[in-house]
Amino acid sequence: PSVIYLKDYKVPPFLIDKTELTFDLDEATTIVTSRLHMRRNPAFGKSTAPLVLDGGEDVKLIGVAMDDYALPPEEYRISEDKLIITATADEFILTCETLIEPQNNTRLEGLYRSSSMFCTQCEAEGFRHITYYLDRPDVMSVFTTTIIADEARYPVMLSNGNEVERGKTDEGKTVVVWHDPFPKPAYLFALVAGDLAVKNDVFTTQSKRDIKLQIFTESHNIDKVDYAMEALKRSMRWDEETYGREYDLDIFMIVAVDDFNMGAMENKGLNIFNSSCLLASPETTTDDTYLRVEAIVAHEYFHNWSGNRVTCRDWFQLSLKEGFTVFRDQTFSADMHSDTVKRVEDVSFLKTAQFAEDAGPMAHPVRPASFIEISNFYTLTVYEKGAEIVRMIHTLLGAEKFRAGSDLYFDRHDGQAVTCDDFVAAMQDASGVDLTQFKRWYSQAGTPIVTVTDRFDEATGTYRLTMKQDTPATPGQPTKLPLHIPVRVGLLDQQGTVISAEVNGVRAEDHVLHLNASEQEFEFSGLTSKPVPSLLRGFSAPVKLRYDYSSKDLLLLLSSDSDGFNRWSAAQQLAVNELTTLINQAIEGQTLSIDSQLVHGFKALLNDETLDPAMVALILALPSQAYLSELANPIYPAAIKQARQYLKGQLANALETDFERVYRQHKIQGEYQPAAEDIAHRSLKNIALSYWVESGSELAQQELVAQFKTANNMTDQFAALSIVVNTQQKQADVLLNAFYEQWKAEPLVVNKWLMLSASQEQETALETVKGLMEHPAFDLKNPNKVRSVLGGFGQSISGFHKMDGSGYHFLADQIILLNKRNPQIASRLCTPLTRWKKMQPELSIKMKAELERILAEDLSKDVYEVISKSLA
Ligand code: B3K
Ligand code: ZN
Repeated sequence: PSVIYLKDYKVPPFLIDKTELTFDLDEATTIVTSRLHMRRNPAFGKSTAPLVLDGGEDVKLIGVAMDDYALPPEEYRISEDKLIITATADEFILTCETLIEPQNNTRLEGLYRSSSMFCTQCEAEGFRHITYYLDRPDVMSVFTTTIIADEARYPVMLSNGNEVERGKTDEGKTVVVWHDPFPKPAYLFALVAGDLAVKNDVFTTQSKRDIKLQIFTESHNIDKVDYAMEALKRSMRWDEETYGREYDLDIFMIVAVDDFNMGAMENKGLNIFNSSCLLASPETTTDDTYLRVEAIVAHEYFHNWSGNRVTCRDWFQLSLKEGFTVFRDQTFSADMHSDTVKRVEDVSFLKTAQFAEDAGPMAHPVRPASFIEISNFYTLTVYEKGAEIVRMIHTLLGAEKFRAGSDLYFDRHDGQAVTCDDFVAAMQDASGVDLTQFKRWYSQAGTPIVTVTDRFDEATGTYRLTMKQDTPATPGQPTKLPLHIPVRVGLLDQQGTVISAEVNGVRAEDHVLHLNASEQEFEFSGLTSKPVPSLLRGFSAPVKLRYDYSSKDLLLLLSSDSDGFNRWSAAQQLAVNELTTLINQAIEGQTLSIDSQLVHGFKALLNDETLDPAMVALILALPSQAYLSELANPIYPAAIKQARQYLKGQLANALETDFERVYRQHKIQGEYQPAAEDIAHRSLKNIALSYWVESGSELAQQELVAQFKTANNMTDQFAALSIVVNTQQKQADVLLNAFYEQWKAEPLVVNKWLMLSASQEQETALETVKGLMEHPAFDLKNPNKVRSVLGGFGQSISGFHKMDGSGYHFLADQIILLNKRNPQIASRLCTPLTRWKKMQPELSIKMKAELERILAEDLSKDVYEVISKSLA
């Protein structure tokens, strides 16, 4: 497979002003006719270059004509997946007829079938699986789409824009025509047809235009879209208020489909969602999923400006739309709920998963320089680290100038396909802040390490922080340059009072320091005693911070810092320190034992009623297995598991009565509401219950079973079931079965059941997972089910990390099985194996052997890229 480089970018030789598509829909064979109004691109310069259109091996060409002259076979050729036409005029209409087989499309890219409907997924390069086209985001065209289908089976036929015509063919089929006035790249094209139910609503924009809102699902799911509809309206309002962005078309539609490779897709005016990211009801949906639905609805809606009106010049610029849109959805969720809780969740995720990616063989810059398969670059780096870059710009500019920058960006580039440089230029031009060095964040991979030391000069009352930055080498980037890192810092005195100090003549309680050299000193004056620094407040930059905090300092920050994020961060560091000691004891085969400091810290936390219960719950959750693995080198999975269990057990025993009290205090009476306050109480109550059960209390056990049986919402029921399963209670099997029987008609609940069942810690975990793949509820064609079972299995240390390597062998078998059927899903399943170099030696060689076994197969580009880079 060939490598594509950013440095080779050239403007397209041809443009497509108008795209007219006709779909004669049929499950087995659909005929697509395209009429493309094309001309040579003046920006390309004078040229006689042939016309090269992108296609796929699954597209069969029936005929091609230029200005209604049917081209004979000698006037075009098909080479691999390209259609090449040598002689072309400067302006012409190209007509192309192709045949595709939606029913046999298991890749879920292009046009495919999902349960009883037709749907599409075209980002990044799916459109070429529908017809031959200039399938690149800098070719923007006005689309008119005609859909012909049997009305009895497909009464709903949708595409982008507005419905402009409806009629019948001579054979009695229905014809519907859609027109989208906004020029767009092909990746934003969408088509849906099916027997769907609809929920209607209206949103009145700030300029008083009424927008018709519609959510479509299969009829049995239409009662689960109210929450998404409300979330959509909140998003529309928020984008007007926060970014001054109003919706542009007269209609906005969302469709839920069951088989989908990702979460959702922002097609112009017609978003398509994985049903797991749209449907919600109290009985079937947990709090986490409610929040996820809201965030994804918002994310896709926000793309209408950050992505659709202003799109990407090429796929290397993916973070232009994704990093910015993630930043927008994160801020939206923070505004809807709690700022600090949202920040803690986002940062935990980044530090766990993106840091791991940045330290592995697939590490790449936020704007990659090359790729083999672009689908492999829809990554945590492009999305989450990309959002951190935008957040840092926000920090450097301040809210007002940032808004001026985003206004200028949307204004300057409306209707264009642009680059990350254009985004930064707009921010810079509108604010006057120099972002030249800052731009290195886009091109340099790896997580910077910022090491801080300090000293206090009693005589002058001066406190000095010395900061060093260092970014470890990543594949293809052996040396790194210093970045411009905003480090937000505050100071506390030894009693925990926040103090203000002067930096460069400015006195404040909070300073943003600009670290832009490899080593730099910052001076705080006007102090009377040595302070405790609160560093990197709000996680002001995506770096690893090293400062030698004593436990006493951390306890002080935990109890007193004015920055809520850093209070959590201090608690996490305390727990990490404790767990690191325990992990080392476990590796050495020693008896585990803890220091009582953490117990005291947690006791204080459980007794402080001024704290946000959601924050207490986040702290009690303890650093995850995955985060501890990211920190470790090498990783001893069993030792990490043992250490976490031991610590949890010790805390549970020491604080049993506190956990019982907190559990009872935070029980909520009444109707379920997915509102921040209630979610906070439920999360604290449920984690308290898990500790209380861990203490071995009989009473806790009874409460647990009662909660499972009587809960009026899925959050509480599933929390109870998870506790039963995770504490390896004897009832695990019984309750798992009861749960399945109760919910077998609800596929999204069944997916949660599959995941939990597959994640069990037991000697027979591998047999369990094999059994699940034979279960009637399982379906290899459905990505959600594959993710549930194999994702769940990846969490089972006793199953996946079995010392004989059979867990890895099993996963490799599934990757090979899915490699050609659904390359995107297969490629994502490789992630755990890519971490082989960091595993303990006995496991590392077993992982490597599986990677080599996969590489010997005839691989899709997707899987090939990940496996070959992992072994390089
Ligand atoms: N833009 C889509 C991602 C599509 C990925 C296809 N491989 C979803 C999103 O980020 O909004
Ligand atoms: Zn997105």
